[in-house]
Amino acid sequence: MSSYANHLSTVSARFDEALIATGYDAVIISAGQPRYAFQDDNPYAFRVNPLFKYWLPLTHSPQSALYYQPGHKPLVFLYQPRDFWHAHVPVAAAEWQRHVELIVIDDPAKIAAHLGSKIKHAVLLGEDFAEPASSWNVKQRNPQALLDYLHYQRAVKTSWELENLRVANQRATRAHLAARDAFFDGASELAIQQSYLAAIDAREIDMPYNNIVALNEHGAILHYDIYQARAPQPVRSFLIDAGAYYHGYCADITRTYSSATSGFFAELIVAMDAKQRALIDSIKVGKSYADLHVAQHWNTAQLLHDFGFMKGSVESIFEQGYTRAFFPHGLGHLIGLQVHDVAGHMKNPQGVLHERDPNHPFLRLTRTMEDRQVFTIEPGLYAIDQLLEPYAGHADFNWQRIDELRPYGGVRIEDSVVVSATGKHENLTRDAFALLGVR
Ligand SMILES: [Mn+2]
Repeated sequence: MSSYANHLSTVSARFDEALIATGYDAVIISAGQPRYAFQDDNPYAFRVNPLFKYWLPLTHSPQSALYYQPGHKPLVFLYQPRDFWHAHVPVAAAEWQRHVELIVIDDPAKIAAHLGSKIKHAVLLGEDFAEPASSWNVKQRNPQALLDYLHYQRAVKTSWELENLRVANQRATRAHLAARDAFFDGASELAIQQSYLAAIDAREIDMPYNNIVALNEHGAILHYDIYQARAPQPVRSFLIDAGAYYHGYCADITRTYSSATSGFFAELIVAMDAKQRALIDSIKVGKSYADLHVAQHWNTAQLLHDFGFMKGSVESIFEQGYTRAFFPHGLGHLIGLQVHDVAGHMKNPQGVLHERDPNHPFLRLTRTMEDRQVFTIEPGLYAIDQLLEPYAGHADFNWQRIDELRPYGGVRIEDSVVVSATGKHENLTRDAFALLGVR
């Protein structure tokens, strides 16, 4: 059996289990509809329903739908309108078409017409703000219990999903190297972003999230995506957090570079890189991801101590909670069909959540690590004015050293990792960089 066929049988089995557990008979999953700007006839970039692309590598077919009833082949209604205004993203002959019953429609109303009385027994999964989904007379719309069940299962990836994530990382790393080269050539943020996209023949709507392309102090703005058209003088540092899609699966990669090959900032990048790799080595099935996040706060305390940003012992830096001013975000998140994949706090498919530590409000992942989970590991350390202000003048802080860090923004290093029960975890990102000759 091909890996896609295997994937489809896993997805079907997961839906079978989830439907039985929640007491539903069948699902109709709408691909989604274009959304329009207020008082305007121009649509925003289309984003397909993740539960639709879970079944099919089909990301540009709005108003299509999939109907699934356990024990039957999925029915796929592929919307291909006759329309002299727009071109349609062609749907190439592909393996998925052999595993489903494919019905090409030129009018979305044909979905309900074809399903007839079946639609009354189906649950809708998807948006329904517009026709045809808004008038479907379904049993229920997006019931939380079913969504919880399906979302929980998605954390563990099939082999086909891992293949797609590998390719997504290979695409993104290729673009990352082009961006890195543009940085060392002195390009502006905007020019770096353009070289990133050009390297993989992409445009911005093809990105899973807004790339963060940050020179100098912009690196301290966690979701910086302004892209200045002129390069600052001098250029000291470059933080890039940028991804790519493949078959609807996401890459999410961060690298930080220093203009100078020596000096404390170059050393900080090397030190963070070592901590990040050590964290990945400490991943273990059965352990909580939240513990890894706390381990990175110890690492942060160590780095703050070693680089002289803070006074006092590593223990006291950690115990006082100072690390949260320098590393305010979570260590990482699940990744797959969505960059921040769903169900990061779920304890079980019934929707029970892990208890959250109020000290770490932005941590997106608190699950117990399992074989074939895929998540990011993205420690960072920044000089963020807003978070340091409450400590202004405090004697435990070495303000002179912190002021030296500010013009560099900060450092973050992010890889995606596949957990393995054997303990040999696959680093999707480093493996992809290695294929390009980068260690
Ligand atoms: Mn990330």
